Amino acid sequence: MKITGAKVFVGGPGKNYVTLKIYTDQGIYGLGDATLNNRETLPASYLRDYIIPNLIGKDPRNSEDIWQFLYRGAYFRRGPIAMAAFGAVDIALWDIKAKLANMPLYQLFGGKSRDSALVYAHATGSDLEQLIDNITFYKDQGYKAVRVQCGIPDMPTAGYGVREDDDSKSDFITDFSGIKPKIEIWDTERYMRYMPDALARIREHFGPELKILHDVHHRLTPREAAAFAKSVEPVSLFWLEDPTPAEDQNALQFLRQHSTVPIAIGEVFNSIYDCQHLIENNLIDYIRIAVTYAGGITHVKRIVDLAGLHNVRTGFHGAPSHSPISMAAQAHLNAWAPNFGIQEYLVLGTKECDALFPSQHKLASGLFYVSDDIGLGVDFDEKEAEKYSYVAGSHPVVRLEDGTVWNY
Ligand code: KDG
Ligand code: MG
Repeated sequence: MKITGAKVFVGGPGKNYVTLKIYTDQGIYGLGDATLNNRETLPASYLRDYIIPNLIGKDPRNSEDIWQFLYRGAYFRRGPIAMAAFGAVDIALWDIKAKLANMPLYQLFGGKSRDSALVYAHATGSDLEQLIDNITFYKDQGYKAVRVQCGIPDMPTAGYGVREDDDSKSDFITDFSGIKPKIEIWDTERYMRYMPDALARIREHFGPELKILHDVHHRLTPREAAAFAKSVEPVSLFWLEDPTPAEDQNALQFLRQHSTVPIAIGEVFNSIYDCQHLIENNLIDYIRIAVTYAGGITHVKRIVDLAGLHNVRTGFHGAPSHSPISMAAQAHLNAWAPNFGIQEYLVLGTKECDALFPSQHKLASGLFYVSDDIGLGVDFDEKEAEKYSYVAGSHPVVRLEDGTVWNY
């Protein structure tokens, strides 16, 4: 069996999805996702210029050897651009492998460990009242877990995942349009003064059953993060996400010594080596890696197994920037993983998105049901894809009030 060609498509409804399609001499094709939010043209060109010419003629069943060839062969290892490109190839090869086996992908990992996977949505409000309304909106749809982000009184801009318009009834989608980043202004003191009380009021309003998650979006220093985690302990959060930027991983020891709040980190990681210290030293409870830019299924499965050794559970990243292809790959891993925790699920469930990526995967009452169709169980409509092209975008940049650049 041989790979005969591959094509990269960039574009989609409201997002620049980077979709890879690998063709074989047996008529079977595989689909991969290399969407690197707001840097989408880079993995696309890595794929077109360096990877695809090297794939032609290779046996697609040898996904491990192809992964090693790409990773070790690049010489300069890791990094989100390369790992997103390798990941797309890897997802597509697993899709081909499962199609050849005539099985849904999760069967190749060891079958299903659960009937459905717990997911969480994003609730946001420019103030607490609006946030409580938005949480109610998700609870009424059967969601058992919600990430809650609240505007802070007198904070110059909302930021860190709070919508700036007042359409609180739809999922959080930050406006990344335009190549020049929007500037957000952050004030740690106002946040630390307001948010613990807001979280306590949310807990009081919704009672003990609702799983409440909160994302600090890398904004605190280790000491501030430890103080914040201590102060929100009575709320019984499901997790506190990205309390500090994870470059300084030892800093989390300080937080751990002061609080038992479950910690989730890793949505910006792209390699097992980014996770190793945090997992092996029990500094986190959930690993937030994504198959999209962490080398695909082959690499992420290794991370899941390492995490399992240390009681760390999965909480894969699932912001709307991931296409339904990598979300399907994660759904198959979620169906299998013995140490599954939760899945963030914010794919644009619009008519246009479903037309571009038809599938039978289902979300109902806050649970994700993986489809039993063979392979990834997602297709890609090339005709639909002709409607879309690349639109430039950029993540916001954060500054403190005195102008100092801070972490987005
Ligand atoms: O590209 C950045 C987004 O994916 C990120 O801001 C979303 O923090 C995020 C989350 O938890 O989904
Ligand atoms: Mg996050």
